[in-house]
Amino acid sequence: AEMERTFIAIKPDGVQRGLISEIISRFERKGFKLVAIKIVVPSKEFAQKHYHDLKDRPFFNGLCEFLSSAPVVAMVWEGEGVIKYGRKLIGATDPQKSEPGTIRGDLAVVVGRNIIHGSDGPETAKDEINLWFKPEELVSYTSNAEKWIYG
Ligand code: YYY
Ligand code: MG
Repeated sequence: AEMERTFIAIKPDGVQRGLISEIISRFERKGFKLVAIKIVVPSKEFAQKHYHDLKDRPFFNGLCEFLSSAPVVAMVWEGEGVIKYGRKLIGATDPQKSEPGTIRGDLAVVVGRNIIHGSDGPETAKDEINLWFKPEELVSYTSNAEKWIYG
C-alpha cells in the first residue's frame, strides 16, 4: 500500500468548456484524494518549464502559447497507484485514440485541445508537483472514506 501523488492540470480548453467539476469528480469518485488545488494563468516561460521535455518537438511553441493563454486548474491527487491509474482515467494523448470512458475519449476531439495533463511517471510527478506548488500548499489529511476505499 504505497501512497503516491501525481500532478493533474485542467488545461485552458477544459476550464473554458466548463469541465472542471466533471474532471474533478472522476478522480474523486474513483477514491483518489485531492491534496492541492489552485487556478492560475501560467506565463509562457512557466509553460516552457512544464513542457521542457518536449522542447524539440514542432508543436512545442504552440503548446506553450496555449497553456499560458487562459486559466489552468492545477491539482495534486493522492492515492495508491494514482500516477499510472490517473493516466488511465485521462486516456491516450490523441483523443481520436482514447477509449470511450476516459476523460479525453469522452470529452475531447483533437490532440492540441485534449483538456487535461497528467504526470507520466514517478519522477515527472515529483518534478511537476515541485514546479507548480510550494510545499505548504500540499495538504496532508486523513479522509473518513479511506478505510472504506482501502479496507
Ligand atoms: O502526456 P500527454 O499530455 O498525454 O502527451 P505528451 O506527449 O506529453 O504531449 C504533451 C501535450 O502536447 C499533449 O497533451 C498535447 C500536445 N501534443 C500535440 O499538440 N501534438 C502532438 N503530436 C503531441 C502532443
Ligand atoms: Mg506528457
